[in-house]
Amino acid sequence: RDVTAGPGRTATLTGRPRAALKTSEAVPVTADRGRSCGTEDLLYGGRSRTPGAESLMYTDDTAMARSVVQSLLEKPPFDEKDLAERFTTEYFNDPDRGYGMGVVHVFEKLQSGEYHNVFTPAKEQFNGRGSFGNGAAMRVVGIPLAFPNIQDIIKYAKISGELTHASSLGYNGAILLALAVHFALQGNLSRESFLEHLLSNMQEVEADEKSRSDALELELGEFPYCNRLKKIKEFLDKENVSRSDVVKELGHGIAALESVPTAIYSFLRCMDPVEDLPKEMNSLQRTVVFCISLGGDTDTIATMAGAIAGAYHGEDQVPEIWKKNSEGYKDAEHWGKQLWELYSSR
Ligand code: 8NA
Ligand code: MG
Ligand code: MG
Ligand code: MG
Repeated sequence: RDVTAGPGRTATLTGRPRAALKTSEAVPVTADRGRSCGTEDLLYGGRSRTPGAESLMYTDDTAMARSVVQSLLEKPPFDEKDLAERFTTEYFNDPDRGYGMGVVHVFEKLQSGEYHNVFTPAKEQFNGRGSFGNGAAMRVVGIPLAFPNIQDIIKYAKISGELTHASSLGYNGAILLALAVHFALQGNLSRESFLEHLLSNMQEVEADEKSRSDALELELGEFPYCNRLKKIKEFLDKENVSRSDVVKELGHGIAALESVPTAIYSFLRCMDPVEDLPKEMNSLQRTVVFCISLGGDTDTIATMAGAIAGAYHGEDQVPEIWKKNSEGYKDAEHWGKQLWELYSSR
């Protein structure tokens, strides 16, 4: 659980200390409320569960993803003020879903009514550097499900991210995850061309002035997301990369750079059976379980990889027992259909 970082400590896990992101607060990565899930839960829907027992609760990731989806459906094509209001209302109605320690200040400022520009609170985070957490990426899935066009996806993933994550390391993570869902949705891509599509798009995204200067300031070198995509390719070309190497090289932390590439890798790796996971699991189950088995920011990495895997493998791979035991599943089904109508009409 060494993603928990105290002031000045290196929070994550690249194995390259100069390139690691330092977080400023302690973030207990497993402190979400509700019961944690083991592999058995994920296979059978809950250890010693009794009929009628409460469902497994979703965390901040899903709470915010739901706000994005509702806003996309009710205020098309995209309304940043509406989205900011939904995030804030949702947070104050139900604050105990395990939100990041920083993002709460954004909600408080938005709530105060003192900010006319909804992007200003995010810009003030972390002494004006903005958050590089994975919170923009973890909630972005609705955007590639609502827009078929890559330029729209990049534009809206960025704007939706900037409401809370002004560092390009934060919103570029959202762009990358949105693109991964988009290409997964097209189906039938080889792993290689899937990665090539991501790489060529991220090369453009990371070439802009702010992306370059943010990466430089954080001592991450040039094109940090592109470099991780290359690492993913290297890992997929090898057999049996250990979980500890995945964590060391790609990360399992709360920074977007240390979790979005991990989610993408997990999706691609879990297309094939994973040696130590039960054979009866399908690809989507494997993806979610594999991510959780990496430790660290489990809910968010599994959420992001699950979004990609869901887009690729489809609803048929979601086990009935997961549907029955997941809070909010009915909404997800219903809104998924509405998003598909929107996507098809555009
Ligand atoms: P965020 O914007 O608060 O960022 C998360 C954390 O990253 C911050 O609290 C800081 O510690 C650190 N951080 C981000 N940017 C900087 C920066 N520029 N300089 C120094 N430190 C920085 O939250 P988020 O919306 O990005 O969410 C990220 C993760 O936190 C998600 O996994 C989410 O689920 C949540 N989380 C919460 C808990 C919990 O128990 N409260 C546990 C794990 C994860
Ligand atoms: Mg969470
Ligand atoms: Mg959490
Ligand atoms: Mg999390």
